[in-house]
Amino acid sequence: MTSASFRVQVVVDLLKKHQVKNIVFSPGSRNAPLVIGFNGDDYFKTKVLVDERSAAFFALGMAQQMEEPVVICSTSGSAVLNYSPAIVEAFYQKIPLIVITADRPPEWVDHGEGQSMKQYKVYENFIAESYNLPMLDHPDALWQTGVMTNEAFHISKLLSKPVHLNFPFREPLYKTELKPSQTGKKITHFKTKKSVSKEELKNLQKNWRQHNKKMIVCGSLQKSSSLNKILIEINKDPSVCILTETTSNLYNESFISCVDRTLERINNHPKFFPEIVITIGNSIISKKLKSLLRKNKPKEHWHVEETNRAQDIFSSLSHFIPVKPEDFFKDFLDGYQYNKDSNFSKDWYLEFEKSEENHLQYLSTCKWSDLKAHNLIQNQLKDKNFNLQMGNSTSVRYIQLFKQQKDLKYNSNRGVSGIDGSSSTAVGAASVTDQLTVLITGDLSFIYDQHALWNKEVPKNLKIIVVNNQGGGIFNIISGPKTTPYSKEFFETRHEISLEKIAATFKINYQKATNEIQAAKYLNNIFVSKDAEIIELFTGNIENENVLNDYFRNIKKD
Ligand SMILES: Cc1ncc(C[n+]2csc(CCOP(=O)(O)OP(=O)(O)O)c2C)c(N)n1
Repeated sequence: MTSASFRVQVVVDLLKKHQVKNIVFSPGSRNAPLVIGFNGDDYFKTKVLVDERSAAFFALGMAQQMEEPVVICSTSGSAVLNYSPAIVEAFYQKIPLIVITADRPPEWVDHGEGQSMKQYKVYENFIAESYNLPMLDHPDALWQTGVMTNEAFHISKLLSKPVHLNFPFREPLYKTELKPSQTGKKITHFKTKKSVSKEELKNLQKNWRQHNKKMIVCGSLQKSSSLNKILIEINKDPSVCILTETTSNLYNESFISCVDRTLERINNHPKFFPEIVITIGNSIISKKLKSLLRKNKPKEHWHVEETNRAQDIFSSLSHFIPVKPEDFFKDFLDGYQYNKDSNFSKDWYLEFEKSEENHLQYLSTCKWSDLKAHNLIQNQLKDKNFNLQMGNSTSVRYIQLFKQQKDLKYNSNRGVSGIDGSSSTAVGAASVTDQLTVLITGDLSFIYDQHALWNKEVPKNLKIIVVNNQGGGIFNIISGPKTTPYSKEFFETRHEISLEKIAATFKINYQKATNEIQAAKYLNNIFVSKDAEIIELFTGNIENENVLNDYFRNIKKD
């Protein structure tokens, strides 16, 4: 028996005791003891995906849906670095991942040994904690392995963050003993509930009451019916306007769910500027909102989030309340007084309603384009309880122009907004739910992350919709790229890559629509199909930016 056996047994035993079930491996020799160890116990659900970048995003999608830690496990060397994009995303999106990287014995690192490099703390800037597990066979080393595994689990679970266990192994690698002669001692770590004191709460309530124009801005959050209910109550206060991006997963008819198009009408009119803002949730998508509030700073800005460091997204932060929003607002509602003299909420809502009217009117005659394609997609999603995965770039932004749909669950990799893992995340998300999972993405993003489909079991509940404008359409929309001579080649990067061939390579059903009638028909088909499907909505050369500019001009009309 090798010393690796004992240490692997401790880790396997403890992760089982903490009910961590899902392990996503990528192949290699150095992690063979872990492959043998985890697969030797039927409790674990294991899977192998070759491309570590994609495997890590796949695990991220699983963890995002289950709200539980998922393990990724790789061999040593550059494999470890290929996990990085998903780890950064997990760090900022707050997704629990347990990253186990096999390593060479420490004395062989930096001596020309194959697949060896400095691995300890390799993710240092974007990991909640890094551990170098010991190489020894001594009982103290096994005890230390256990302590580190317990701690890694707790940090990942309680902070909802990625953690890194670097695990060195000496050869032989394939002789791991499965019989558990070693177990680990489970340490139970209690979750505490934070709250502000009664006195502080009273001061905050008093402070809040003094303002006539209050705003709550909701960034990305997991669906929470309790938070939703509380915010509906607070929104009964006529002085409170609640802005929800789709990623907040908060829904009510009285919330302003289309921020960009409402702001287009508001157009810097001071009557709409809030005096006080509360932010909850992660990253805010709307650039218009960020620039409005950075320019016209509220007198106060409170950020409510159970974390150590507040985001100061509008560079106006005055209060940081490190409490879970549900818990904070529940206490805040106690003895809440409405400000009946304010019209703030109504003023905003009227503009939102008017923007909705203009939006519907414009789309009824809108020509075939990215905007129209998104319109058709949203029509098909009405009254569905699907899980939506929104690709970055224009996909997630177009979707914000459509009223939030109550029963959809909205996810997007907005932690660092990469285009490198949306498809893999969607495949991982689909693999742990029976819900239909719909990925809406751009062509470059889809081509980039095509290894998402390099998977023996692409889930049948996965439906991928690619809006193909043959390049990075975003670079035609944002101001800047087009003012250079490099726009088409260096920003938009136009291409003629066949999505059909990608679909064929991975043997996934595929259809292509090049006009509105085909698109409506095929979209309808994919939701009834019992297989994984890719549908390409080809908009090609159409000047999508002109359509979008025209749309916004129409939104402004009275
Ligand atoms: C990993 C990564 N590389 C580069 C970027 C910069 N980037 C942002 S959007 C974009 C183009 C995306 O094109 P596509 O997926 O076709 O979407 P569209 O803009 O057409 O909606 C690029 C390259 C990024 N966000 N992430």
